Amino acid sequence: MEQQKFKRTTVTAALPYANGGVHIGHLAGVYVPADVYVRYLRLKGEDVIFIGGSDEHGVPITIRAKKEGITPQDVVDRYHAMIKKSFEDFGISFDVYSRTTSQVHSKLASDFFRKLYDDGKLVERETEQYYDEEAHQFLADRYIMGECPHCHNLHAYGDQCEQCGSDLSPMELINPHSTISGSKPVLRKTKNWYLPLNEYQSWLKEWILKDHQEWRPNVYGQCKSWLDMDLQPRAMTRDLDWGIPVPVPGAEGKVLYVWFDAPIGYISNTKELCDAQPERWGQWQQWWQDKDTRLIHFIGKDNIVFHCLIFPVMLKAHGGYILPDNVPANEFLNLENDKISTSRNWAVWLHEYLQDLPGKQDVLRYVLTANAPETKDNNFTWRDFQERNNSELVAIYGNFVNRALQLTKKYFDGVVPACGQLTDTDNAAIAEFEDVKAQVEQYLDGFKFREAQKEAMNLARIGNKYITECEPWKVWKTDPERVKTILYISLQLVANLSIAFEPFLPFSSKKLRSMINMPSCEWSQLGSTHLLEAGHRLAEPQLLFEKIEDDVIERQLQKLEDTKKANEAASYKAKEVKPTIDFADFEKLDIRVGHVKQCERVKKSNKLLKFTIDDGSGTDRIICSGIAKFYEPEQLVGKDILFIANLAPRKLMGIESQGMILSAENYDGDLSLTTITGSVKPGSQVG
Ligand code: B3M
Ligand code: ZN
Repeated sequence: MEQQKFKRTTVTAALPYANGGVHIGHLAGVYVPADVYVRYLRLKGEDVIFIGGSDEHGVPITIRAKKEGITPQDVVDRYHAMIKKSFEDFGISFDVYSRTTSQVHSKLASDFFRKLYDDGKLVERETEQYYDEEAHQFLADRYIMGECPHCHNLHAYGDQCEQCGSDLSPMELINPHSTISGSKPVLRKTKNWYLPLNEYQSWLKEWILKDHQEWRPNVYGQCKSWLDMDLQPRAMTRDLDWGIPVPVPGAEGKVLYVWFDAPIGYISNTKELCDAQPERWGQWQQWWQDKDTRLIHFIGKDNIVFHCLIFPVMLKAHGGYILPDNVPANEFLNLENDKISTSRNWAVWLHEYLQDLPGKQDVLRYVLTANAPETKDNNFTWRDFQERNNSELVAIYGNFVNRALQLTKKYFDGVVPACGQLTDTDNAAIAEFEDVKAQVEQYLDGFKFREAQKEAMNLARIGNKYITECEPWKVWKTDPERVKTILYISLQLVANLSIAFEPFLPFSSKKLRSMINMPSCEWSQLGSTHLLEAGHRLAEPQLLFEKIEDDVIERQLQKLEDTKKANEAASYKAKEVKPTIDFADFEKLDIRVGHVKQCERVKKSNKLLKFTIDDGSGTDRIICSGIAKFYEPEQLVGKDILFIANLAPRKLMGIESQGMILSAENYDGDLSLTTITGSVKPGSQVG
């Protein structure tokens, strides 16, 4: 194993924006891997601190507040509480979960900026920005809308066109307008302070491209592609009224850029934690400034540039801080083959998951790690979720534990039996599971969580295979002494499982340990064959996992289906109106009321219905209409409908159709027959 070169580890997990809930994409990308890693280090007895918190500044929060007619503080109060609870519910074991609107943070971020400013590390620049003269404020990119220069969508934002996906700058918009007042913005000069990333480019190249080749290929690759281009100075202040005031003269009405203050939040939250716990008093600096501390950032791939380039440059420019040792960023998780999206509500929200599947935190943790998007985007499907629960957690892990505990209860009244002479089968099983510790460790140390969890599951496979091979239920009749050894070994394996899975499935491990009366455990015990001594009494066995039935999964799929429908409905735009016609043109159409006497399916056609209509003339009229997918013919008999009486007859599937029945086409293509509300005689004209 690698020589331990550090004394302690600071682990951070990206600070989620407090303007929405947490979904499975967040959990899979950042919080589960971070939590697994921290639990592993704690179990090894290492000195580790796990820092989280909400990111409460930035423009999207102000937009949300405006939309709802509340203050930005109201928005972040609501979501901070909700996010914090979700993390607690899923066992994300932060040592501190604070927020960037805290006093401690405001001061620390402000001081940080002030030091860079005083040391001449920032560049002051005057630029022209759009200003809303009615609202008396500069406009963030998101507050400006106009026509996209590429696809001519009239509703493009100042930073992006959602129709064609182009990144934009507000200056590119055609006919820009302010979304606050609707007025046309004017250009005004404004001063901001920039971090000259260009001055650090060669240092970054050396530090990342040369010294951190061990970083994940996706992280390293993204850094490299940035560093292959010329880095530009980046503004660290904004003309905005929500955020931390810029603490220098001449900066009234300006706040720190959210990506300047947010990563400093990791430091502030550490300070807040240390200030609050007497045993940690005066220690916050050691987690951020001591060379013997290792810093690890868990993030999603969209945050790589901020954590690998910008924040390190800030830390370097400041001078007093350590730099990240690794940034194990994940790719994205899709949901049922579609990109997770908050605005389209295409997500599994954690609070809803727990309402629908109470107590099943570990199942989600397990599935998200098994499908972790570590090297490429990955997909979550409810069928796979069910499959992994039923055929892995239940059928392998739960089944093995249950067999071992039930047999011990049956034959030895729940007391661990003494181990006798070992056979070759016993030795082979023991040798196999003694290896697991090194394997899991190697993967966890390399941030390969999927593989690590697979190895833990392998331990349960070994157990199942062992018990199946040994057949204690048969041996009992002829050789009860032998059964003692088999169950002794099986129970050691069970105890090992509770340790191996502790970082991944903390709720189940706890439950399992209560079943085997093993109050605590340490990582170093993994692989031991003497965890539960002969004579040790077990508690009553319970099922560790439960099968998930089809109806549960179908409900979740239905929920997503409903979301899709709602999105389609919301995205509906009426078709453009056809070119104008004269009244004379309109008068040419003879629209009439008809009474449906008969209606039947047209043979060999799944589209057509054949109507026999009373059109008032005394002779039945036959009309075919392509609405067979939407109605049962019997439903329509007796209805008064509208039809065009003077349309030239046409042959459809060999039937002469004398006119056209009017129906409305919904945006999704569904057809709906037009009918008459009052009582009108057949043949009456419509117009
Ligand atoms: N709030 C972006 C995000 O949630 C941002 C992360 C900040 S980490 C310092 O993806
Ligand atoms: Zn566009």
